Amino acid sequence: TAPKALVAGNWKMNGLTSSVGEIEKLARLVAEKGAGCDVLICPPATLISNLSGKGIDIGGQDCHMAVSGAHTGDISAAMLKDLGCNYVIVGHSERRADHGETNDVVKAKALAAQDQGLTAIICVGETDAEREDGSTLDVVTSQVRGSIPETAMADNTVIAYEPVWAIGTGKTPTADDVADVHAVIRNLLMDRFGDAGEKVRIQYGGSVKASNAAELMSVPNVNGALVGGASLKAEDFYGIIATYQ
Ligand code: G2H
Repeated sequence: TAPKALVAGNWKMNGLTSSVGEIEKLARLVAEKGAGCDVLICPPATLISNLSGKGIDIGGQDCHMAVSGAHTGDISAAMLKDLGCNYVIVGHSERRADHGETNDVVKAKALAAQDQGLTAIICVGETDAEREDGSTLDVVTSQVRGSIPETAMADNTVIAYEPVWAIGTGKTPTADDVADVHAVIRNLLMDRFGDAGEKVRIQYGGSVKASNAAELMSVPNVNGALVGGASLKAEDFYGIIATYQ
């Protein structure tokens, strides 16, 4: 049986203290109408304290690979844990692109997260150029293999497949293309974790919204979504969550 889906909102660098109302609205919608999936919001670190304790799980968008130390501006997994987070996104393509994060760096961050008892949402996905030259499956394979720590467990690992060209562009792959990539990722997870690999959630991310969620979430081996733009407003985000009623 498929694992319980995880629908996660990645607010990226959006949100001020006034966004507290949005999480309260989301918690109300989930309480009143229900959710057939796990629900998570990953706000900017500045908002974690304001948004936690409102009935919605909260995660980080990134963490440093060290527990503490001289790393100006960085945040450790221990700090996220301390604020009540239970998840952290690592290796988002914006981190890989803007901060030069390699698979080795992403793996070290995932390890730091898992060492603190957090679940690591490890992001993978091909660029437009890689897709055009037909190397999508090779790129995703090397990212999955290269970014999962040796000590990772099936239950503290989530993979998010986000084709870079689909992020914030309104473009999405076809259901067949998503199915192909997710099947390859599932096989890699089965190689890595044995039977437990079936339990690892594989999210799809990239321009997910309420109007395309039903189709994307029904693709085999899609166990939830990582949502950017459409997670900022509670009603929009709940429209995606409601796919799992
Ligand atoms: C992909 C996604 C969230 P968006 O980055 O991680 O963003 O839904 O805005 O494409």
